[in-house]
Amino acid sequence: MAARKKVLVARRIFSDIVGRLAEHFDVEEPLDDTPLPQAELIRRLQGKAGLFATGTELIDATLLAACPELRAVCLMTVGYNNVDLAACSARDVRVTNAPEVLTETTADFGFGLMLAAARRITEAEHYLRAGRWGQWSIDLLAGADVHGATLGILGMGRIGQAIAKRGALGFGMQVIYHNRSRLAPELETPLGAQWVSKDELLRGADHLILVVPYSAQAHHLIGASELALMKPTATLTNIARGGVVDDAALAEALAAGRLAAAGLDVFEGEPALNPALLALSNVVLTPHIASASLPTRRAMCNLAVDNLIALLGGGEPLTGLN
Ligand code: 8YV
Repeated sequence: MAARKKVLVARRIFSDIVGRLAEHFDVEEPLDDTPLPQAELIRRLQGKAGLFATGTELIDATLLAACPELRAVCLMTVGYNNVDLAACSARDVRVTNAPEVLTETTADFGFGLMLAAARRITEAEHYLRAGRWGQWSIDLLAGADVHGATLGILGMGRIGQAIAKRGALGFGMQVIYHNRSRLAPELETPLGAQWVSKDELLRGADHLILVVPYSAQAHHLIGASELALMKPTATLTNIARGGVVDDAALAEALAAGRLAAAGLDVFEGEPALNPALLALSNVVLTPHIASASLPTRRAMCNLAVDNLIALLGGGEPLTGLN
């Protein structure tokens, strides 16, 4: 009998899902949630044919050169900006991600973060918990309306479309979006979604949500000059990736009242945060949890496992990237 292939699981995941992998492979998994330093990741990958990866392991040419037996990198995330796809293809390493399974859950969260920012929900809770609620007043924690407002979406992939659906059909919002390519009319029409230029999007949105994948071109897509185009009453929600927004410029705009509020699930250099953001009351901050419902996190893991089983068994993956 041929020796079983070896797989490394980069981060702690659900034990029963590791059990699924262990039916097929010799599996090594970490004992706790501490991310593996790069040298340790490379050390543990020696002799491994497969890697179960998340959004935090850096899979670059140096790692690939040091791990010649690696054949499959299967991500449980939809974003894959931590993987050098060209370098993987050059070394015949197959890569998969986890689209679709997290779309609705992530859209729910993005919409919720936008609502929380617009209606000042977390700010109101902090106010109350701090014992500051002495009396009612006419504009106490009064925010912006979401229903009937203009929803701007930057990046109109699956998650962007799922957010548009919530806004248009659930909240009667006008949807404007910017994306490299325009949606087909059969997708645009039911949502009344209108493609606009990036500047028109920034100027027109009452609530702007960012759902673009991160790449070098997307770095600081929203910086000081973009923020200056937005309405001072608008909100900005980022569930894409840290680095798409210049966090320092955003903190400045929020502090100066040039933007009403923001909802941020992702940050430049996370899990570290720009301290200027922490000092503001008009920003809702969450620790990169947009896809974190239990059923969805399980579905993401299961898809990565299905891809490893398919690829290392000599078959085609379900959601291949190269
Ligand atoms: C992950 C995500 O939870 O799928 C993605 O691209 O951003 C999230 O769903 C995150 O990347 C974990 O590392």
